[in-house]
Amino acid sequence: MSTMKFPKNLIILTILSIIALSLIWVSCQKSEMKNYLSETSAERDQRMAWWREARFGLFIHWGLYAVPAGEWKEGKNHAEWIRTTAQIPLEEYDKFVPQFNPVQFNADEWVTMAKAAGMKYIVITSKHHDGFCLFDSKETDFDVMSTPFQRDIMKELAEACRKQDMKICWYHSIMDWHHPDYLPRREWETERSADGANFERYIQYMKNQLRELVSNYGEIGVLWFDGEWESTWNREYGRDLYNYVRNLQPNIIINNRVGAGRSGMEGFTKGGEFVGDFGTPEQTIPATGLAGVDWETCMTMNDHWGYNKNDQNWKSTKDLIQKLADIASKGGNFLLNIGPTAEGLFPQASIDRLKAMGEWMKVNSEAIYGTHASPFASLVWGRCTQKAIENGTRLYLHVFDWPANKSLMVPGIYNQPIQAYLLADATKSALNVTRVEDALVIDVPAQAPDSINSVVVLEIQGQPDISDPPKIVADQDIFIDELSVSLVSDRENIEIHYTLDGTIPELNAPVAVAPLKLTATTTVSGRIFRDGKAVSGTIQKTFTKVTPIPAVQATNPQPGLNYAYYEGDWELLPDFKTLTAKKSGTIPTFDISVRDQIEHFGFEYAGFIKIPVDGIYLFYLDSDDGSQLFMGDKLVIDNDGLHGLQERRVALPLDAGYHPLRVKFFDKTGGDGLVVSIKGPGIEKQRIGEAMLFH
Ligand code: H79
Repeated sequence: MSTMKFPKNLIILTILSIIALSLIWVSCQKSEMKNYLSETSAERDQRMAWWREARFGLFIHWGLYAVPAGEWKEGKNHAEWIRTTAQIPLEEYDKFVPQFNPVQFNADEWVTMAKAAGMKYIVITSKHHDGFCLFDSKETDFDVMSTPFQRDIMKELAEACRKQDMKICWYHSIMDWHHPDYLPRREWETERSADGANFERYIQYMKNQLRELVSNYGEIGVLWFDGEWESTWNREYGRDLYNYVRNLQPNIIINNRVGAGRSGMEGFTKGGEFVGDFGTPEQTIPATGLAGVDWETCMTMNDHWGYNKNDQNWKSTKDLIQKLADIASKGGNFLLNIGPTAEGLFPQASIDRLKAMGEWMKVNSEAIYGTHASPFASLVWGRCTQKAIENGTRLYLHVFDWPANKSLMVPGIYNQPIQAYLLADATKSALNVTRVEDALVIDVPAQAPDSINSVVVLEIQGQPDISDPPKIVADQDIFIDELSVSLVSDRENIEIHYTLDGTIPELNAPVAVAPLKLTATTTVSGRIFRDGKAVSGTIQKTFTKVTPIPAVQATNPQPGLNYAYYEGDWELLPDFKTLTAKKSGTIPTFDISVRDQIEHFGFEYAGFIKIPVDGIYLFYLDSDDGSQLFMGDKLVIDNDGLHGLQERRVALPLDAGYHPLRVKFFDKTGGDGLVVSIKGPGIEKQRIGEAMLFH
């Protein structure tokens, strides 16, 4: 036996080496595709730096739809959606191809105009929903090379941008109304069969085109996806596509529409499953900035993205300049759109607006580029942006309403002023600044330097110390036995005094150091003091002690929910009681995949939820389109109506045991989805799973 030992070990060693080598080989193969979904915040900051500095970009919607210029038969209100809004058959739409000949197109001129407006990047439609490609694609003949023009428009623009230090970026639609493998078909497109269509093959087509777009045109700033909301697209595809594009160009920036789960036109992705680098509010400016979230408002100058010759509803220059300041004051970027004509020209009204914005930017761009969101919640006369300077902060006060009394009041600011001057004043002659209680008052000339937005610079020592009250932080507003409540502020050298009887905290009130423990309904009031003086207003919040909802006796509960499935065309939840279900049965959990069609359907689920321990539970209802959640007979979450995925929630005090629960849901068209989640004592937010559901 002992003579066998040596060779046996050798064999084992050889086998182990082979295994090790093949493992190394496999991991090398894998490492070809790097995972960019988990980069560090430092890596991310570095990649996002130019985009955050830029603040202002040009969107261009251009394609075959410029030929009909918004008109089809009697309709005059179409644009880039014309193939769908006018229900134009594919063969009919293809007839625009031989008509597309924008001989007046001049890439250098376009880039020069954007540059003169103060824009730092251009996002142009490499492909819109109609599927037509403005670039020379080996993957399709439905591109610019099939038109009489036969010039790769993307190439000319990319080169012109490179010459003028402008970032070139692509808008690329996931939805494609032309490719045979894209699904679903339009509802009205009954003539166009979907037989043999293969969505996975479409994804490969799209990836091949994206490889062309990020490989053949030099460095691309942003990939701006859109048309992601249809039922065929999902977050998994989104993560894969994000990684695919980043692997081709690691520093590229990708918008959140690469994924799924955008909440309507507000444009932000909800939940922890954010894919993409920035949120995309469309035609709207968020009410406030969002800490730690990059975003960009895209907006038209009139009412259409693509060229519409009848649309003269232009936003005023004043409106556009003030919108730019408003967006910057909330920490966002402004992507302003132009729809060029079929001849290859910007409409004159758009040119005029670019020029006027450029004139304002020539004087004031410092108050836009690389700035951060305002430290003030609101200012009656305008907006504020800011930048860090050595030992302090430079505040850019964007004054829309110039003070008639020649004194500009900056309320609720405790910093020492360093200096103030007009940004339009090249000599920076000092403006007088005086303190009046918690305000700084700046003496300004009678005449506003700019009739739309005059920028007053105010430099202060340190970081902005604004009279914001503390924040009152607790898990919920209601509780059963005891609740922990904290008073916090990130302001420096302060003490937070509080009361629990609804009175305004004075210096003699106790100081909040540890979290407060509430055992009865209480109004907590907090206020910030420094050096024995109040330096904020008072904030108040009431926390209510509640009696939990008792559990019910469930006789012989079985796993799963009862469901009834309906079909119909609704804008709001119908009264299912008056309708006949197409089918019904039991189902492990809230699941809409048992639907028989992907549009125009509804569900009602009924059963019990088994609550593990007494406590406050949060329920979340996220749906596209409408939904409602009932506990017993009581409507507790109303998320009804037509919308993209949208989440609503409620906090309920519940005893351990069974509670009767019902969910109603409907989908009209477009994407769909229903997610019912719970969070409670010892339960992280999660979908309500089979283990908790009975009937
Ligand atoms: O390219 C421009 C438009 O053609 C395109 N986006 C801009 C940048 C656009 N496509 N559709 N719309 C704008 C409006 C569509 C809105 C809806 Fe939805 C789609 C409503 C329901 C599905 C997206 C997902 C908004 C809410 C849920």
